[in-house]
Amino acid sequence: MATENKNLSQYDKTSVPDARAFRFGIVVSEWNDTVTEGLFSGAEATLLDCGVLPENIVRWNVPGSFELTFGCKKMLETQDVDAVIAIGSLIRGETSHFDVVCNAAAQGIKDLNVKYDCPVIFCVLTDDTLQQAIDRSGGKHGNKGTEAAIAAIKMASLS
Ligand code: DLZ
Repeated sequence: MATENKNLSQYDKTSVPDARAFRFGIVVSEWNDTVTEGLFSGAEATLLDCGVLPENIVRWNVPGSFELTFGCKKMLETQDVDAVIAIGSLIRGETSHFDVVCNAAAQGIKDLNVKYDCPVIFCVLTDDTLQQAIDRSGGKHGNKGTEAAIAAIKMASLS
């Protein structure tokens, strides 16, 4: 799972399915917005680079990662999307709150994938420090948003 020695921004466009006909939802948590805006930029740029039309990218914001499940659920129910990307950044504090919200976000998004016939991609960073998050949202370890966009295209093309 470690990305310490891997740059997350590298992808081979020839191995990515044609994305021109797809429509994507992106739900962005406002907590640690330096990080989540970096992830969003990486995801959006990658979708556009792979041929997705700007009008086929729908962005919604939610207050925190805990709210990603509901935001994605509403996106699935009201927008005609082929895949949704859930973007968040959780940074460990001094209490167990971090673990509670991490588990809730992961479980909630997993449940959406089971319930709905549309993939929801987990682009939630769970880091010990802000620097680790910055390094993975457009920093020295690349951008996990890019990886999420490629996953979204690949999953959309399954249906
Ligand atoms: C409360 C809280 C804390 C302490 N830390 C984070 C965090 O690091 N990342 C994040 O996305 N959200 C955090 N939140 C907010 C919760 O996700 C949620 O928005 C609130 O508990 C309200 O339901």
